[in-house]
Amino acid sequence: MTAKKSAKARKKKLVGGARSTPKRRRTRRKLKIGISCYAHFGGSGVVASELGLELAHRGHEVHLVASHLPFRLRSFQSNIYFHESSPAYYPVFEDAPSNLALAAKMVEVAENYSLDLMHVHYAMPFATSAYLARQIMLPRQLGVVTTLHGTDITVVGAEPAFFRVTRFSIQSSDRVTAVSRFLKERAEETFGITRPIEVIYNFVDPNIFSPRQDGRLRLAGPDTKVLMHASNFRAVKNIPVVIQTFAEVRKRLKAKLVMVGDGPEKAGAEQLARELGVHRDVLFLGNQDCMEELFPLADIFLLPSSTESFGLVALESMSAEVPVITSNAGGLPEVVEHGYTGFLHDPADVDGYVESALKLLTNEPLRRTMGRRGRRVAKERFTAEEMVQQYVQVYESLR
Ligand code: GMT
Repeated sequence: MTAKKSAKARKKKLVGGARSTPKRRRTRRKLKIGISCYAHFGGSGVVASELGLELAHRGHEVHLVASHLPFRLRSFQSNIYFHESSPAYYPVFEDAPSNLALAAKMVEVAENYSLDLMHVHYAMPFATSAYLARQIMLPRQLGVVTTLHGTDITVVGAEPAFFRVTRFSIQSSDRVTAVSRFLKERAEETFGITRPIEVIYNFVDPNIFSPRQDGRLRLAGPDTKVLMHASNFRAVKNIPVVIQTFAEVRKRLKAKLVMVGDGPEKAGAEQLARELGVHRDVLFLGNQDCMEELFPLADIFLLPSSTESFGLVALESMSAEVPVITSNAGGLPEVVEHGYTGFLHDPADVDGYVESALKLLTNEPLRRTMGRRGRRVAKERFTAEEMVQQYVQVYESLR
């Protein structure tokens, strides 16, 4: 048969097949999904909350089980339910057994609402509590999906005190996902995880994280450049490097540094800013709920982390058309492309960060071009549409 004929035959077969044996369309049952995460500030809680909202929007029933209402769940939406897990107090307890209370709450919610699965974000302790919940519920099946986010693998989970329980809980999950290729490989290397780990990147809503509008809100005068950093101020964020970079940039042009977030390194950062004589130009805003209002006020975003599995803030910044100057650590090169959407340097390379910052801050057309490319990449490669679909496929593979 010629190529032309065979193509014709294939077409006929397709059309004919559809007519002669009408296939019953498989209507997908909506899922009942439990989600557990940290409720306070942090990327894993953001991803879990945004995923919950997207799933609920698509008609799935979502039950959030957490110690508090996750902070990114700012608006009411149907199909989303919140169940607070808090341990009962008893004088004999040294510490309230919150992980057990979480497992008990997972069982209660799974039974009362006939959950199909629990999707836990961050291995410690959520995968362990979910494992316990699943065992308690046997012989009824409760699928457990664990998403690895970063420090659960690279820092805390690998601590000798937690290593074996982290490894066991990940291995015992029915499905495991990681937010970058880097994190998948790190989990396999560090913990010898043998079950498949699927990479599902984080996503951003470009309608929420959108570029600067001509509004009245400003953080500095029109002739002053704004550098921004946002994090939980942990050691891995290399906060002193942010301050040192800014101090060098400040020597060469009029600029302000906006520091968003809170954590153990904040007091040291305030001290360093004073020592370097730039404290009047550094705004420590503390934790803020509405990052989408802050990103567009920045000219560049700094994220010099020593380890970062993905860097959700980098993606949010890109979505807001703000170029990112970041480190080449972990999964960051999977998000930011050097010289195209931002610049990557070794984590402690202050000179490199300063050079890139000055390049962007003294060349507005370049800064704008890079910002626009960042938004385009965010819209094309990190969409909720694609990532939510991948998660739903993972859930459906449990059935
Ligand atoms: O330690 C943190 O930075 C917080 C942590 C979390 O679990 O909230 O963030 C991790 O998960 C985020 C969402 O997937 C990632 O974007 C961050 O890169 C990751 N942090 C690190 O790997 C340090």
